[in-house]
Amino acid sequence: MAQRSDITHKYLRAKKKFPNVWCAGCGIGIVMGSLIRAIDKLELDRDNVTLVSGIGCSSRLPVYLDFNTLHTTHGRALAFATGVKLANPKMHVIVITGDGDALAIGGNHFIHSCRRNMDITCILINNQIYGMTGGQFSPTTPTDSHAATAPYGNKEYPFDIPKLAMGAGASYVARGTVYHVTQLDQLIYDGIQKRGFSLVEAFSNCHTYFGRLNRLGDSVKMLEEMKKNALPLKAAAKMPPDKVQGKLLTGVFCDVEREEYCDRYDALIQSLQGK
Ligand SMILES: Cc1ncc(C[n+]2csc(CCOP(=O)(O)OP(=O)(O)O)c2C)c(N)n1
Ligand code: SF4
Repeated sequence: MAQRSDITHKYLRAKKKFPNVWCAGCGIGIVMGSLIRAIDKLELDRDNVTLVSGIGCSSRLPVYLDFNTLHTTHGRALAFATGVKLANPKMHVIVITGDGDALAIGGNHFIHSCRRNMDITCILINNQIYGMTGGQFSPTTPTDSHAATAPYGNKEYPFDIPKLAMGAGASYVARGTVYHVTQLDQLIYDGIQKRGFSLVEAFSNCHTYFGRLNRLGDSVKMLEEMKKNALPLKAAAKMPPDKVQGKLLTGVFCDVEREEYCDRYDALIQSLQGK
């Protein structure tokens, strides 16, 4: 059986696109490893996989992988992905996006993609800040945390990504972290298999900006904090609310059956053609 690193190298555009742009210790590379292992385990033909991203450190991820890849404009990955899926419903369409890309400039595409329930997997890498552009606060920056644009602390409330996705109608919603890699592999694997819109939040570290501006230490320290603060949903269900408060809940938040958009669209065409 192939070793984990062999699997990873099988899919990298190693000669064309490396070295990568990420800071040493950034969690985005860990998400990339999880995605590769999930696709490899599913034995998907790489020509039948399209990775779509917007702009940001997170959105650089598809550049390094040897699939069909679309590196699009800021916030618009889900709109491009919708077009790819409609044109070729057999394609496995996977969106890689960041908290700024998906929830600020791309917030409308995000909620409407959840609502529409097209068979797209969205991996949202949440590092709680705009990394690529120098540490501005994003829709997931915690209240009172510091950012380049919030030197006295952020006065906004953050989105809870799973709640937002569930409220908007996604079929599968999960959250993992870059510390809990085996779980993240599984959540992405399940998300890709799900027929309908699936959202996997991958909680990650931007030690360069979020960590530095909030004195959270280096990437190792931030991963240790993730380890301490994460709480599986199943364990949380048995605990008193005051012990759950402030924890990062992980696991599968929802997994429901709803008819998928392309199937409904196809059925409409068939009926209009009298078939
Ligand atoms: C239309 C437009 N507005 C703004 C930008 C600048 N910009 C590039 S990436 C980015 C934020 C990315 O943040 P996030 O999605 O959280 O990704 P990260 O870099 O943290 O992974 C911004 C504002 C842009 N490229 N295009
Ligand atoms: S700036 Fe932050 S998100 Fe971007 S590569 Fe560096 S650590 Fe990662």
